[in-house]
Amino acid sequence: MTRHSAVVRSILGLSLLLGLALLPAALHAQAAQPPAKAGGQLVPIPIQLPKPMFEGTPQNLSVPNLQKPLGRPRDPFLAPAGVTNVAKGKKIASSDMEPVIGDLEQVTDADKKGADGSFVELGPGVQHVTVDLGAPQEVYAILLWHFHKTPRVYFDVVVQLADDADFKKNVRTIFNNDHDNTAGLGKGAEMNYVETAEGKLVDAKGAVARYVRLYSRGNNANELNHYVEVEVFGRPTK
Ligand SMILES: [Ca+2]
Ligand SMILES: [Ca+2]
Repeated sequence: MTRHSAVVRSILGLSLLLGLALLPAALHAQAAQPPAKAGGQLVPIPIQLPKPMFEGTPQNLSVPNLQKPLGRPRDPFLAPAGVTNVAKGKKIASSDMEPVIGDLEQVTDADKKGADGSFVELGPGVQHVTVDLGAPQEVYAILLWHFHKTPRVYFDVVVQLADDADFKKNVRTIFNNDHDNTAGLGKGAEMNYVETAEGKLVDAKGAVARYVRLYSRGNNANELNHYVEVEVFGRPTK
């Protein structure tokens, strides 16, 4: 070995060691960052819940992979101050543009009551609704109610964000409980859950998107798909 290559080797060895030593610090620094680009104080998002139609959450539903009820109200969900429901009154597209009952506008009309007349009913099989937020938004949480008149479990619930209405550009799946890929959107690791007046909250982590799409494939009571309301808590991108 020449003197030169020995020097090169020791330099290489030293930089490798330095790199390894710095790696945990770098990872730690990344983990310590606040969520998204918050850059300010986090406050609870302004959720307004509808009146419950039944007490508690029944545990006798024969649905596999079912999430155990929390047994208390959900913890407040924190996001930057100024985050509101940017889906309110926004335009809805759907795989079923002629609902069996009701109108697509009911998905974002701010009526979250569980009674008849307050939900839209879509046909059987895999169906989706797509909310057009009108412009790109920083999305922190999606809150959705399929139905809460009686306790039900909706199957193959998948929530996606995208930059375009056709869901071809920058598609991100932020919730998926289709464990066996029945809906064809890929397998999901999330659990089935019972619908209640609290709705289902999906953490969107400040992702930027203009379109939000929600899939389902019927429920444990019938093959149809329903929506009482979909709320998207976000704020315009700067
Ligand atoms: Ca509604
Ligand atoms: Ca499935």
